[in-house]
Amino acid sequence: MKNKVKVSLAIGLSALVLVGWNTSEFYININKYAKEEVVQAEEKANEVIAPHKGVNQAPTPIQIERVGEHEVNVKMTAQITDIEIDKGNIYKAWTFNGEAPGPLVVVNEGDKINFTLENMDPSIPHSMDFHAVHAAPNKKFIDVMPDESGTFTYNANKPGVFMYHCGTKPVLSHIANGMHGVIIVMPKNGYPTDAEVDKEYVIVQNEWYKYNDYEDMLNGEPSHVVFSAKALTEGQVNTNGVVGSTKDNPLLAKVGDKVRLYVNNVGPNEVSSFHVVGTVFDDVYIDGNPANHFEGMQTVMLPASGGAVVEFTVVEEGVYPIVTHQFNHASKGATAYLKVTSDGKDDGMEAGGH
Ligand SMILES: [Cu+2]
Repeated sequence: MKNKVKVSLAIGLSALVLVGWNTSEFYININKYAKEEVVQAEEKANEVIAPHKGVNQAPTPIQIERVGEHEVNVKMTAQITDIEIDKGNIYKAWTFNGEAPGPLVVVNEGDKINFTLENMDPSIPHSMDFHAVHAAPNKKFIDVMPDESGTFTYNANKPGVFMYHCGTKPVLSHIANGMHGVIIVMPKNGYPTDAEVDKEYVIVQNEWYKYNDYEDMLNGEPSHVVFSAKALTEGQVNTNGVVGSTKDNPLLAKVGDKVRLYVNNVGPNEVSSFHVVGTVFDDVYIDGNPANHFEGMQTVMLPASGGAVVEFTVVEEGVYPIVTHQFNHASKGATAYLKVTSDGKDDGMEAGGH
């Protein structure tokens, strides 16, 4: 931003010299000019882009329909939807289906996916890059123009907890503005620990930057790093990546439960050091693939886009904070609570610390 101001200033100076102003007029005016430029530049950084002004499209439910034993139709939208990422801080997010992160997609290993993207954005093309599939990106992850739809077919042949995101240029803008989410490909033969698991939840980590400020997304620090809970089954809590959402809506378990979390860090830029305070992970499947089985881990590193399945047993009643152990990020919002009670119901217990 500073450089932009400098460049504008240089152009301004040259223009003033060219039109032949005398020196005193020049110095009086240059101060005024520079000040206005700085104010304008600062205002523009967070300003909603013109075609999105006043646009706030209500969330559209995702459509997932199984049409064969190994074939599923998935229909999603690209749309512009306001999301209050922190109290009083409304972000005009670029989203899938009006959620950021987007809605959870669950398919089975070996499924053929017929995917349709309806682009409701009035002005910008969008696309879909599923990390779960094998496909030529220049054919299957291509832009869908405003007010148009595109359908693409590919197979999900590897099990895991994968990221999806818009792949339209500049990709960083599209992801940082909210176009990310998770697709779980359930393993054909399940996980070796399936029979032990009592509760299952999905947690996603993402970052927010200054709205429409590419420079901040590129070189700045995230203003917020947050968790969201995505409903794995009907009736489960489903939140956006907003500060407090995973504390106000705690995950629940009962004493003795083995809890499984499907986790993914959609970034776009930071890694996550995923940890549940007060437990050690009994079993971990890196990227959610049953072949990548680890035991006894304290913290699981999730690279940007990386996922995992983590499982742990809760032995005492209490509130267990779920964090990224990069505590600058946990402090910016990336904390969730798991409440463990004698009957698995929320008893209103307050959390301490963290
Ligand atoms: Cu996009």
